[in-house]
Amino acid sequence: MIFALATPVAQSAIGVFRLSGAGCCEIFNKALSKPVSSYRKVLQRDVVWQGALVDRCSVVFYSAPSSYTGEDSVEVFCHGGLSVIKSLSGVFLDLGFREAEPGEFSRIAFENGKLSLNEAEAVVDLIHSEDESRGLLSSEAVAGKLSNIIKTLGNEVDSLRVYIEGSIDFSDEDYDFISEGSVDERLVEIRSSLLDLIDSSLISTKKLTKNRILFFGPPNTGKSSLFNRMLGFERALVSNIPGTTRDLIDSEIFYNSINMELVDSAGVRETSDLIEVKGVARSGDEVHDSALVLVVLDHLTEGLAESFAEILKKKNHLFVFNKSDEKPPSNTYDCIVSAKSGEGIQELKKLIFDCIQKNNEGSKKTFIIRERHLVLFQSALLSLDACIEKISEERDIELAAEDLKMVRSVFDEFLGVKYPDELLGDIFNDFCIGK
Ligand SMILES: Nc1nc2c(ncn2[C@@H]2O[C@H](COP(=O)(O)OP(=O)(O)OP(=O)(O)O)[C@@H](O)[C@H]2O)c(=O)[nH]1
Ligand SMILES: [Mg+2]
Repeated sequence: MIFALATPVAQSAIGVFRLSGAGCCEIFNKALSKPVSSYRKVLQRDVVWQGALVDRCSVVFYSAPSSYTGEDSVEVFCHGGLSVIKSLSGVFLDLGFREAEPGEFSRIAFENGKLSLNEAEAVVDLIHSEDESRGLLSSEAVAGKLSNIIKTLGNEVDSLRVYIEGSIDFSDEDYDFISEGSVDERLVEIRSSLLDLIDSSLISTKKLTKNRILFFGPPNTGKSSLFNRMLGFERALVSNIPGTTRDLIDSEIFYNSINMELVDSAGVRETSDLIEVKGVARSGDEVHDSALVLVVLDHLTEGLAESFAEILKKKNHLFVFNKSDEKPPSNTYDCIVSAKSGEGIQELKKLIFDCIQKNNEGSKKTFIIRERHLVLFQSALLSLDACIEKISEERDIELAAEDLKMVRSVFDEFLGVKYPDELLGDIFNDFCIGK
Protein backbone atom coordinates (compact mmCIF):
# COMPACT_ATOMS: atom_id res chain seq x y z
CA MET A 1 0.00 0.00 0.00
CA ILE A 2 1.29 3.41 -0.96
CA PHE A 3 0.35 7.00 -0.24
CA ALA A 4 1.36 10.40 -1.55
CA LEU A 5 0.38 14.00 -1.34
CA ALA A 6 -0.99 14.75 -4.81
CA THR A 7 -0.90 18.52 -4.37
CA PRO A 8 2.28 20.57 -3.88
CA VAL A 9 3.85 20.67 -0.44
CA ALA A 10 2.93 24.27 0.31
CA GLN A 11 0.46 26.13 2.40
CA SER A 12 -2.82 26.13 0.49
CA ALA A 13 -6.57 25.90 1.02
CA ILE A 14 -6.69 22.15 0.62
CA GLY A 15 -4.26 19.30 0.26
CA VAL A 16 -5.11 16.04 -1.48
CA PHE A 17 -3.65 12.68 -0.53
CA ARG A 18 -3.95 9.55 -2.55
CA LEU A 19 -3.77 6.04 -1.14
CA SER A 20 -3.64 2.89 -3.20
CA GLY A 21 -3.27 -0.84 -2.60
CA ALA A 22 -5.37 -3.91 -1.86
CA GLY A 23 -7.25 -3.48 1.41
CA CYS A 24 -6.28 0.16 1.86
CA CYS A 25 -9.89 1.23 2.43
CA GLU A 26 -10.35 -1.07 5.44
CA ILE A 27 -7.00 -0.06 6.87
CA PHE A 28 -7.75 3.66 6.51
CA ASN A 29 -11.15 3.14 8.16
CA LYS A 30 -9.23 2.44 11.39
CA ALA A 31 -8.30 6.12 11.55
CA LEU A 32 -11.77 7.50 10.82
CA SER A 33 -14.37 8.70 13.32
CA LYS A 34 -16.94 6.55 11.52
CA PRO A 35 -16.00 3.91 8.95
CA VAL A 36 -16.83 4.49 5.31
CA SER A 37 -18.70 1.67 3.61
CA SER A 38 -19.77 3.21 0.30
CA TYR A 39 -17.64 3.90 -2.74
CA ARG A 40 -17.29 6.88 -5.06
CA LYS A 41 -19.06 9.17 -2.58
CA VAL A 42 -17.58 12.26 -1.02
CA LEU A 43 -18.03 11.91 2.74
CA GLN A 44 -16.91 14.05 5.61
CA ARG A 45 -14.95 12.25 8.33
CA ASP A 46 -12.69 13.12 11.22
CA VAL A 47 -9.29 11.53 11.09
CA VAL A 48 -8.57 10.54 14.66
CA TRP A 49 -5.24 9.02 15.63
CA GLN A 50 -4.03 7.96 19.06
CA GLY A 51 -7.02 9.60 20.62
CA ALA A 52 -6.49 13.00 19.01
CA LEU A 53 -8.27 14.74 16.14
CA VAL A 54 -5.84 15.17 13.25
CA ASP A 55 -8.14 16.92 10.76
CA ARG A 56 -11.70 16.97 9.50
CA CYS A 57 -11.42 15.72 5.92
CA SER A 58 -13.49 14.78 2.90
CA VAL A 59 -12.75 11.25 1.78
CA VAL A 60 -13.65 9.21 -1.29
CA PHE A 61 -13.22 5.43 -1.40
CA TYR A 62 -12.79 3.50 -4.63
CA SER A 63 -12.88 -0.26 -4.90
CA ALA A 64 -10.74 -2.21 -7.36
CA PRO A 65 -10.80 -2.17 -10.32
CA SER A 66 -12.82 1.07 -10.62
CA SER A 67 -10.11 3.53 -9.69
CA TYR A 68 -7.27 5.41 -11.36
CA THR A 69 -4.74 2.71 -10.42
CA GLY A 70 -7.13 -0.20 -10.78
CA GLU A 71 -6.52 -1.08 -7.09
CA ASP A 72 -8.52 -0.16 -3.98
CA SER A 73 -7.87 3.55 -3.52
CA VAL A 74 -8.74 6.48 -1.30
CA GLU A 75 -8.57 10.21 -1.89
CA VAL A 76 -8.34 12.39 1.18
CA PHE A 77 -9.01 16.11 0.96
CA CYS A 78 -7.56 17.77 4.04
CA HIS A 79 -6.85 21.34 5.13
CA GLY A 80 -3.77 22.61 3.34
CA GLY A 81 -1.70 23.59 6.38
CA LEU A 82 1.80 22.15 6.55
CA SER A 83 1.26 20.77 10.05
CA VAL A 84 -1.91 18.93 8.98
CA ILE A 85 -0.08 17.48 5.97
CA LYS A 86 2.75 16.34 8.21
CA SER A 87 0.47 14.75 10.83
CA LEU A 88 -1.63 12.96 8.20
CA SER A 89 1.53 11.59 6.57
CA GLY A 90 2.48 10.26 10.02
CA VAL A 91 -0.91 8.52 10.34
CA PHE A 92 -0.47 6.85 6.92
CA LEU A 93 3.01 5.63 7.85
CA ASP A 94 1.71 4.29 11.19
CA LEU A 95 -1.06 2.46 9.33
CA GLY A 96 1.56 0.68 7.23
CA PHE A 97 1.50 2.79 4.05
CA ARG A 98 4.74 3.57 2.24
CA GLU A 99 5.46 6.83 0.45
CA ALA A 100 4.98 6.47 -3.32
CA GLU A 101 7.76 7.03 -5.85
CA PRO A 102 7.22 9.68 -8.53
CA GLY A 103 4.79 8.31 -11.12
CA GLU A 104 4.08 5.15 -9.13
CA PHE A 105 0.28 5.59 -9.25
CA SER A 106 0.36 5.87 -13.04
CA ARG A 107 2.78 2.98 -13.29
CA ILE A 108 0.36 0.78 -11.33
CA ALA A 109 -2.46 2.05 -13.55
CA PHE A 110 -0.42 1.04 -16.59
CA GLU A 111 0.40 -2.39 -15.14
CA ASN A 112 -3.28 -2.95 -14.38
CA GLY A 113 -4.24 -2.05 -17.93
CA LYS A 114 -5.96 1.19 -16.91
CA LEU A 115 -3.71 3.30 -19.14
CA SER A 116 -1.69 2.45 -22.22
CA LEU A 117 1.93 3.53 -22.16
CA ASN A 118 1.40 6.47 -24.50
CA GLU A 119 -1.58 7.59 -22.40
CA ALA A 120 0.64 7.56 -19.32
CA GLU A 121 3.17 9.68 -21.21
CA ALA A 122 0.39 12.07 -22.19
CA VAL A 123 -0.47 12.42 -18.50
CA VAL A 124 3.06 13.73 -17.92
CA ASP A 125 2.74 16.14 -20.83
CA LEU A 126 -0.60 17.35 -19.52
CA ILE A 127 0.85 18.03 -16.06
CA HIS A 128 3.80 19.83 -17.59
CA SER A 129 1.94 21.78 -20.27
CA GLU A 130 1.89 25.47 -19.63
CA ASP A 131 -0.63 26.88 -21.99
CA GLU A 132 -4.20 26.05 -22.67
CA SER A 133 -4.00 24.81 -26.25
CA ARG A 134 -1.13 22.43 -25.59
CA GLY A 135 -2.91 21.20 -22.50
CA LEU A 136 -5.89 20.34 -24.66
CA LEU A 137 -3.71 18.43 -27.11
CA SER A 138 -2.26 16.24 -24.37
CA SER A 139 -5.67 15.65 -22.86
CA GLU A 140 -6.88 14.28 -26.21
CA ALA A 141 -4.10 11.75 -25.96
CA VAL A 142 -4.81 11.06 -22.29
CA ALA A 143 -8.41 10.36 -23.18
CA GLY A 144 -7.21 7.51 -25.34
CA LYS A 145 -8.11 8.82 -28.78
CA LEU A 146 -4.62 8.23 -30.08
CA SER A 147 -4.38 4.73 -28.60
CA ASN A 148 -7.68 3.82 -30.20
CA ILE A 149 -6.45 4.85 -33.63
CA ILE A 150 -3.30 2.77 -33.21
CA LYS A 151 -5.26 -0.19 -31.86
CA THR A 152 -7.56 -0.05 -34.89
CA LEU A 153 -4.62 0.17 -37.29
CA GLY A 154 -2.97 -2.74 -35.45
CA ASN A 155 -6.07 -4.90 -35.88
CA GLU A 156 -6.17 -4.03 -39.56
CA VAL A 157 -2.51 -5.03 -39.91
CA ASP A 158 -3.28 -8.37 -38.22
CA SER A 159 -6.17 -9.08 -40.50
CA LEU A 160 -4.07 -8.38 -43.59
CA ARG A 161 -1.38 -10.67 -42.30
CA VAL A 162 -3.95 -13.45 -42.13
CA TYR A 163 -4.54 -13.07 -45.88
CA ILE A 164 -0.82 -12.97 -46.66
CA GLU A 165 -0.11 -16.02 -44.52
CA GLY A 166 -3.10 -17.75 -46.09
CA SER A 167 -1.58 -17.22 -49.51
CA ILE A 168 1.69 -18.78 -48.26
CA ASP A 169 0.08 -21.77 -46.52
CA PHE A 170 -2.32 -22.56 -49.33
CA SER A 171 -0.22 -21.45 -52.27
CA ASP A 172 -1.22 -24.50 -54.35
CA GLU A 173 -4.90 -23.75 -54.05
CA ASP A 174 -6.79 -21.88 -56.66
CA TYR A 175 -7.67 -18.96 -54.46
CA ASP A 176 -5.99 -15.58 -54.57
CA PHE A 177 -5.93 -14.50 -50.94
CA ILE A 178 -4.08 -11.26 -51.70
CA SER A 179 -6.63 -9.90 -54.13
CA GLU A 180 -9.63 -11.35 -52.26
CA GLY A 181 -8.51 -9.49 -49.18
CA SER A 182 -7.76 -6.30 -51.18
CA VAL A 183 -4.45 -6.44 -49.36
CA ASP A 184 -2.62 -3.89 -51.48
CA GLU A 185 -5.28 -1.16 -51.24
CA ARG A 186 -5.74 -1.71 -47.53
CA LEU A 187 -2.00 -1.48 -46.93
CA VAL A 188 -1.94 1.86 -48.72
CA GLU A 189 -4.83 3.02 -46.56
CA ILE A 190 -3.01 2.07 -43.36
CA ARG A 191 0.03 3.91 -44.61
CA SER A 192 -1.90 7.08 -45.32
CA SER A 193 -3.71 6.92 -41.96
CA LEU A 194 -0.35 6.73 -40.25
CA LEU A 195 0.96 9.65 -42.28
CA ASP A 196 -2.13 11.69 -41.35
CA LEU A 197 -1.54 10.86 -37.73
CA ILE A 198 2.06 12.07 -37.88
CA ASP A 199 0.93 15.24 -39.67
CA SER A 200 -1.66 16.01 -37.05
CA SER A 201 0.75 15.53 -34.16
CA LEU A 202 2.98 18.02 -32.50
CA ILE A 203 6.27 16.70 -31.19
CA SER A 204 6.59 17.59 -27.55
CA THR A 205 10.26 18.51 -27.51
CA LYS A 206 10.71 21.16 -24.89
CA LYS A 207 11.66 24.08 -27.10
CA LEU A 208 8.82 23.60 -29.52
CA THR A 209 6.20 23.35 -26.81
CA LYS A 210 6.92 26.99 -26.07
CA ASN A 211 6.23 29.75 -28.53
CA ARG A 212 9.76 31.08 -28.86
CA ILE A 213 10.09 34.54 -30.34
CA LEU A 214 13.64 35.43 -31.31
CA PHE A 215 14.96 39.01 -31.52
CA PHE A 216 17.43 38.81 -34.35
CA GLY A 217 19.39 41.30 -36.45
CA PRO A 218 22.60 43.30 -36.82
CA PRO A 219 24.31 44.74 -33.72
CA ASN A 220 23.07 47.92 -32.06
CA THR A 221 19.66 48.09 -33.75
CA GLY A 222 17.87 48.02 -30.38
CA LYS A 223 17.01 44.31 -30.04
CA SER A 224 17.64 44.32 -26.30
CA SER A 225 15.81 47.62 -25.86
CA LEU A 226 12.80 46.19 -27.68
CA PHE A 227 13.00 42.95 -25.72
CA ASN A 228 13.00 44.92 -22.44
CA ARG A 229 10.16 47.12 -23.65
CA MET A 230 8.00 44.07 -24.44
CA LEU A 231 8.74 42.50 -21.07
CA GLY A 232 8.07 45.74 -19.29
CA PHE A 233 11.31 45.70 -17.31
CA GLU A 234 15.07 45.97 -17.88
CA ARG A 235 16.08 42.36 -18.30
CA ALA A 236 18.82 42.72 -20.93
CA LEU A 237 21.72 45.12 -20.90
CA VAL A 238 21.45 48.01 -23.36
CA SER A 239 24.29 50.23 -24.55
CA ASN A 240 25.39 52.19 -27.56
CA ILE A 241 28.35 49.87 -28.02
CA PRO A 242 27.61 47.32 -30.73
CA GLY A 243 27.99 43.76 -29.43
CA THR A 244 26.53 44.43 -25.99
CA THR A 245 24.52 41.23 -25.92
CA ARG A 246 26.87 38.25 -25.93
CA ASP A 247 24.62 35.36 -25.12
CA LEU A 248 20.99 34.39 -25.34
CA ILE A 249 18.68 35.87 -22.75
CA ASP A 250 15.14 34.61 -22.43
CA SER A 251 12.07 35.54 -20.50
CA GLU A 252 8.43 34.58 -20.68
CA ILE A 253 5.34 36.70 -21.12
CA PHE A 254 1.66 35.86 -21.27
CA TYR A 255 -0.40 37.66 -23.84
CA ASN A 256 -4.10 36.79 -24.31
CA SER A 257 -3.63 33.34 -22.72
CA ILE A 258 -0.71 32.48 -25.00
CA ASN A 259 2.60 31.85 -23.34
CA MET A 260 5.46 33.37 -25.31
CA GLU A 261 9.12 33.01 -24.60
CA LEU A 262 11.05 36.04 -25.78
CA VAL A 263 14.69 35.40 -26.64
CA ASP A 264 17.20 38.21 -27.09
CA SER A 265 20.28 37.31 -29.10
CA ALA A 266 23.66 38.73 -30.03
CA GLY A 267 23.80 40.93 -33.10
CA VAL A 268 24.77 39.08 -36.28
CA ARG A 269 27.98 40.25 -37.93
CA GLU A 270 31.39 39.10 -39.04
CA THR A 271 33.72 39.31 -36.10
CA SER A 272 37.03 38.04 -34.87
CA ASP A 273 35.96 38.23 -31.24
CA LEU A 274 35.65 34.60 -30.23
CA ILE A 275 33.08 35.03 -27.48
CA GLU A 276 30.86 36.93 -29.84
CA VAL A 277 31.27 34.44 -32.66
CA LYS A 278 29.98 31.76 -30.32
CA GLY A 279 27.01 33.85 -29.30
CA VAL A 280 26.21 34.60 -32.93
CA ALA A 281 26.51 30.94 -33.89
CA ARG A 282 24.13 30.02 -31.10
CA SER A 283 21.61 32.52 -32.27
CA GLY A 284 21.76 30.70 -35.62
CA ASP A 285 20.58 27.54 -33.83
CA GLU A 286 17.97 29.58 -32.10
CA VAL A 287 16.55 30.59 -35.46
CA HIS A 288 15.86 26.94 -36.08
CA ASP A 289 14.16 26.43 -32.71
CA SER A 290 11.99 29.53 -32.79
CA ALA A 291 8.35 29.77 -33.72
CA LEU A 292 8.85 33.31 -35.00
CA VAL A 293 11.90 35.46 -35.75
CA LEU A 294 11.76 39.25 -35.42
CA VAL A 295 14.38 40.88 -37.62
CA VAL A 296 15.11 44.18 -35.93
CA LEU A 297 16.65 46.85 -38.17
CA ASP A 298 17.19 50.58 -37.81
CA HIS A 299 17.93 53.41 -40.27
CA LEU A 300 21.64 52.48 -40.35
CA THR A 301 21.05 48.83 -41.20
CA GLU A 302 18.10 48.94 -43.57
CA GLY A 303 20.34 47.83 -46.41
CA LEU A 304 20.76 44.41 -44.75
CA ALA A 305 17.09 43.48 -45.08
CA GLU A 306 17.69 41.35 -48.15
CA SER A 307 20.51 39.32 -46.62
CA PHE A 308 18.33 38.59 -43.60
CA ALA A 309 15.43 37.59 -45.82
CA GLU A 310 17.92 35.22 -47.49
CA ILE A 311 19.17 33.74 -44.16
CA LEU A 312 15.63 33.16 -42.92
CA LYS A 313 14.12 31.90 -46.16
CA LYS A 314 11.13 29.76 -45.20
CA LYS A 315 11.33 30.56 -41.50
CA ASN A 316 8.37 32.42 -40.04
CA HIS A 317 9.64 35.99 -39.63
CA LEU A 318 8.63 39.64 -39.33
CA PHE A 319 10.66 42.70 -40.28
CA VAL A 320 10.58 45.31 -37.55
CA PHE A 321 11.94 48.81 -38.01
CA ASN A 322 13.13 50.32 -34.72
CA LYS A 323 14.16 53.84 -33.65
CA SER A 324 11.27 55.45 -35.53
CA ASP A 325 11.66 58.38 -33.14
CA GLU A 326 14.98 59.17 -34.84
CA LYS A 327 14.14 58.64 -38.48
CA PRO A 328 11.30 57.09 -40.52
CA PRO A 329 12.09 53.98 -42.57
CA SER A 330 12.70 54.13 -46.29
CA ASN A 331 11.37 50.63 -47.02
CA THR A 332 8.19 48.82 -46.04
CA TYR A 333 8.10 46.81 -42.79
CA ASP A 334 5.68 44.55 -40.99
CA CYS A 335 5.87 46.86 -38.03
CA ILE A 336 7.46 50.23 -37.20
CA VAL A 337 8.37 50.83 -33.58
CA SER A 338 10.41 52.86 -31.18
CA ALA A 339 11.70 51.02 -28.14
CA LYS A 340 12.53 54.43 -26.74
CA SER A 341 9.13 56.13 -26.99
CA GLY A 342 6.98 52.99 -26.97
CA GLU A 343 5.44 53.81 -30.33
CA GLY A 344 4.13 50.73 -32.17
CA ILE A 345 4.80 48.30 -29.30
CA GLN A 346 1.14 47.33 -28.80
CA GLU A 347 0.78 46.78 -32.55
CA LEU A 348 3.89 44.59 -32.50
CA LYS A 349 2.52 42.48 -29.65
CA LYS A 350 -0.75 42.02 -31.50
CA LEU A 351 1.07 41.13 -34.71
CA ILE A 352 3.18 38.52 -32.92
CA PHE A 353 0.10 37.10 -31.24
CA ASP A 354 -1.74 36.80 -34.57
CA CYS A 355 1.27 35.14 -36.17
CA ILE A 356 1.60 32.56 -33.39
CA GLN A 357 -2.13 31.96 -33.37
CA LYS A 358 -2.14 31.41 -37.14
CA ASN A 359 0.87 29.12 -36.82
CA ASN A 360 -0.83 26.98 -34.22
CA GLU A 361 -4.16 26.88 -36.06
CA GLY A 362 -2.63 26.39 -39.47
CA SER A 363 -0.84 23.32 -38.25
CA LYS A 364 -4.21 21.84 -37.09
CA LYS A 365 -2.55 19.60 -34.56
CA THR A 366 -4.70 17.09 -32.77
CA PHE A 367 -2.19 15.33 -30.55
CA ILE A 368 1.06 15.92 -28.80
CA ILE A 369 3.39 13.00 -29.27
CA ARG A 370 6.92 12.39 -28.10
CA GLU A 371 10.09 11.91 -30.05
CA ARG A 372 9.90 8.21 -29.12
CA HIS A 373 6.49 7.92 -30.76
CA LEU A 374 7.64 9.64 -33.92
CA VAL A 375 10.59 7.25 -34.25
CA LEU A 376 8.22 4.29 -33.82
CA PHE A 377 5.75 5.61 -36.39
CA GLN A 378 8.55 6.22 -38.87
CA SER A 379 9.84 2.70 -38.48
CA ALA A 380 6.28 1.37 -38.96
CA LEU A 381 6.10 3.40 -42.18
CA LEU A 382 9.35 1.87 -43.46
CA SER A 383 8.08 -1.66 -42.81
CA LEU A 384 4.75 -0.84 -44.45
CA ASP A 385 6.54 0.51 -47.52
CA ALA A 386 8.66 -2.61 -47.72
CA CYS A 387 5.55 -4.75 -47.47
CA ILE A 388 3.64 -2.75 -50.09
CA GLU A 389 6.54 -3.13 -52.51
CA LYS A 390 6.69 -6.92 -52.13
CA ILE A 391 2.95 -7.35 -52.47
CA SER A 392 2.77 -5.17 -55.58
CA GLU A 393 5.69 -7.01 -57.20
CA GLU A 394 4.31 -10.38 -56.01
CA ARG A 395 7.63 -11.52 -54.61
CA ASP A 396 9.04 -12.58 -51.21
CA ILE A 397 5.56 -12.98 -49.78
CA GLU A 398 6.95 -14.69 -46.66
CA LEU A 399 9.03 -11.59 -45.98
CA ALA A 400 5.99 -9.38 -46.52
CA ALA A 401 4.31 -11.19 -43.65
CA GLU A 402 7.40 -10.48 -41.53
CA ASP A 403 7.16 -6.78 -42.42
CA LEU A 404 3.64 -6.71 -41.06
CA LYS A 405 4.77 -8.47 -37.90
CA MET A 406 7.28 -5.64 -37.49
CA VAL A 407 4.56 -3.02 -37.89
CA ARG A 408 2.44 -4.77 -35.31
CA SER A 409 5.27 -5.00 -32.83
CA VAL A 410 6.07 -1.30 -33.27
CA PHE A 411 2.42 -0.47 -32.51
CA ASP A 412 2.59 -2.71 -29.46
CA GLU A 413 5.65 -0.88 -28.27
CA PHE A 414 3.80 2.41 -28.69
CA LEU A 415 0.90 1.15 -26.59
CA GLY A 416 3.25 -0.45 -24.08
CA VAL A 417 2.01 -3.99 -24.73
CA LYS A 418 5.65 -4.83 -25.29
CA TYR A 419 8.33 -2.64 -23.80
CA PRO A 420 11.90 -2.68 -22.54
CA ASP A 421 12.20 -2.24 -18.74
CA GLU A 422 14.41 0.84 -18.81
CA LEU A 423 11.83 2.64 -20.96
CA LEU A 424 9.29 2.38 -18.15
CA GLY A 425 11.80 3.80 -15.69
CA ASP A 426 12.52 6.76 -17.98
CA ILE A 427 8.87 7.54 -18.53
CA PHE A 428 7.56 7.25 -14.99
CA ASN A 429 10.52 9.06 -13.43
CA ASP A 430 9.31 12.17 -15.22
CA PHE A 431 6.12 12.22 -13.14
CA CYS A 432 5.60 14.16 -9.99
CA ILE A 433 4.96 12.34 -6.75
CA GLY A 434 1.29 11.57 -6.29
CA LYS A 435 0.53 11.02 -9.97
N1 LIG B 1 16.57 56.76 -30.42
C1 LIG B 1 16.43 55.49 -30.14
N2 LIG B 1 17.48 54.78 -29.69
C2 LIG B 1 17.31 53.48 -29.41
C3 LIG B 1 16.07 52.84 -29.60
N3 LIG B 1 16.19 51.53 -29.27
C4 LIG B 1 17.49 51.38 -28.88
N4 LIG B 1 18.15 52.54 -28.96
C5 LIG B 1 19.57 52.77 -28.63
O1 LIG B 1 20.36 51.97 -29.48
C6 LIG B 1 21.52 51.49 -28.79
C7 LIG B 1 21.61 50.00 -28.90
O2 LIG B 1 20.54 49.41 -28.19
P1 LIG B 1 20.54 47.89 -27.75
O3 LIG B 1 19.16 47.59 -27.28
O4 LIG B 1 21.67 47.60 -26.85
O5 LIG B 1 20.80 47.22 -29.15
P2 LIG B 1 21.07 45.67 -29.50
O6 LIG B 1 20.48 45.44 -30.83
O7 LIG B 1 20.60 44.82 -28.39
O8 LIG B 1 22.63 45.66 -29.61
P3 LIG B 1 23.62 44.41 -29.49
O9 LIG B 1 23.24 43.63 -28.28
O10 LIG B 1 24.93 45.07 -29.34
O11 LIG B 1 23.50 43.67 -30.75
C8 LIG B 1 21.39 52.00 -27.35
O12 LIG B 1 22.13 53.18 -27.22
C9 LIG B 1 19.91 52.30 -27.22
O13 LIG B 1 19.65 53.31 -26.27
C10 LIG B 1 14.96 53.62 -30.09
O14 LIG B 1 13.84 53.16 -30.30
N5 LIG B 1 15.23 54.93 -30.35
MG1 LIG C 1 21.56 43.53 -27.24
